[in-house]
Amino acid sequence: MVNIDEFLTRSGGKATVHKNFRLTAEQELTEKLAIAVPDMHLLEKGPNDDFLDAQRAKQSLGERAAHEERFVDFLDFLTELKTELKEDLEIVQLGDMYDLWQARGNTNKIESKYTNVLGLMDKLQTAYVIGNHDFDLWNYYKKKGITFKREWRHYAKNKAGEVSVFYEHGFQADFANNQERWTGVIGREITKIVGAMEYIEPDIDLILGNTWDSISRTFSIYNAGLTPVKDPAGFNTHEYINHYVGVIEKYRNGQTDDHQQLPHLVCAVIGHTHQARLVTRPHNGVTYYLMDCGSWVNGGHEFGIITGNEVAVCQWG
Ligand SMILES: [Mn+2]
Repeated sequence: MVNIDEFLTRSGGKATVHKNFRLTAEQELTEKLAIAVPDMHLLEKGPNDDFLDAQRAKQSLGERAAHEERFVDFLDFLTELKTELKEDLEIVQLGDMYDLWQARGNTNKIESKYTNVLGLMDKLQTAYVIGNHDFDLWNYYKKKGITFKREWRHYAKNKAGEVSVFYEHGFQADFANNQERWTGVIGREITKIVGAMEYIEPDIDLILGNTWDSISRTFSIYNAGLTPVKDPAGFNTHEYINHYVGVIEKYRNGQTDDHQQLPHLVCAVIGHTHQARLVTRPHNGVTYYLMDCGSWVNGGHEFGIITGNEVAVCQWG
């Protein structure tokens, strides 16, 4: 297995540990080298395309394209690694790959502008998780009559075959922690969404089909100004880790609605807040881990890495 030091060396100095966000876990977490790619918010390359760094929107498209080139360079490196490691390398995109709440049209316009990026992501056999900004892909898939290809949560096993890590976007914590604050704005629809998120396929199609209208309406309100990216005072680190310790404990005890018991689960990997962090929390004799992998918008260039018992947030370039 490629460990973190080997990964950094192979990158030729392009990948470095972000801040001091690196640790060795008390148990084995993954059997593969796992790379988690956070929020990208791809748009149509207009002035509000956050992937191209909207804060520098006055610059020429050529100058702003440097950010895209950096990302493609990162994907090129992963593609090379994938050729060698094959199934021993796993890529997970953590949601908000598209920014459909700012998009002018459907996904086709975004896809036509980012054929290179999206083609490479597919070639890497990326596992895609759904975020609040690309949640509307559900409608898109439904209209095309094809299956919903994104996951709520993606799970990873360690060498012993035990599920010890899960990946999800992270808006789930946001909803759960801010229900009171948003009561009256969103009301009981939040409860439905949080409830629905405890389910895993195959039921998810049916659940989303029945509650799509309320979910869609809720997310419109949510994304109009209540997300932590626009309102950073609205959330804090403790809320997030406490939420995930709670979720993981439920899985460990088999108390989830999908009747899964995952007694070795200890680590949650998310994006969503655009603020990288790596938090450890001992609780009831177990050490829990939460990694927020940062973002690839407004100049962010971070990603998460887990290999064996090693965990880090890194940056590229
Ligand atoms: Mn998000």
